[in-house]
Amino acid sequence: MRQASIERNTKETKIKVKVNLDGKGIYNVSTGIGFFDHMLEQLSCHSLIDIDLQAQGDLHIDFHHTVEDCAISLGEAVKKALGDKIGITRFAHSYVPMDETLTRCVIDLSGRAYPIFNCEFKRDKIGEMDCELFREFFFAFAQNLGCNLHIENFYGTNNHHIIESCFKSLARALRVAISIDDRKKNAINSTKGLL
Ligand SMILES: [Mn+2]
Repeated sequence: MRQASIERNTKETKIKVKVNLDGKGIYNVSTGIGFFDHMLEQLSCHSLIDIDLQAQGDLHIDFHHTVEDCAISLGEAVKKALGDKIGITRFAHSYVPMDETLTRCVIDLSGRAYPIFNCEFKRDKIGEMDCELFREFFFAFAQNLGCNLHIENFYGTNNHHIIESCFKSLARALRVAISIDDRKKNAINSTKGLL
């Protein structure tokens, strides 16, 4: 089973995360930020990665440290669970609509970090969560997982739909990218021989 645990303790946050890449999308997420929990639950549900994430952060300051450190821990956990990446499909994309909104996510689990997040919000916050933190999340996740992660929102008016479609499209792309390609299950999916 491709599983990993990460524990990350700083003066700003204390985070424990467990992932099972070959899971069923079972989650147990508690960050203290309601809307962020909702997004991480989407990520688990639609990637089929089981995610157990418990975070205690300095929310009395703001949500920045907690969101960024959860992203770092989650990226590290997925990277660790992928191990040598033998057999993975590696590339994937997904388009996810949510009523009036459409978002695309394209991913390459190349080992190289390159995040692109083309998405605008017309509100400062959704629930209690600052919209500027979504970019921080995707950047830190991509940097710590080591992947090309290009997320682009094409259109949409409802800000809840816009960001939820980003997390769902990441989830759907990740589900394929981490999956084992039966035709190449004993090989690294690269001419370089390393991912
Ligand atoms: Mn929702």
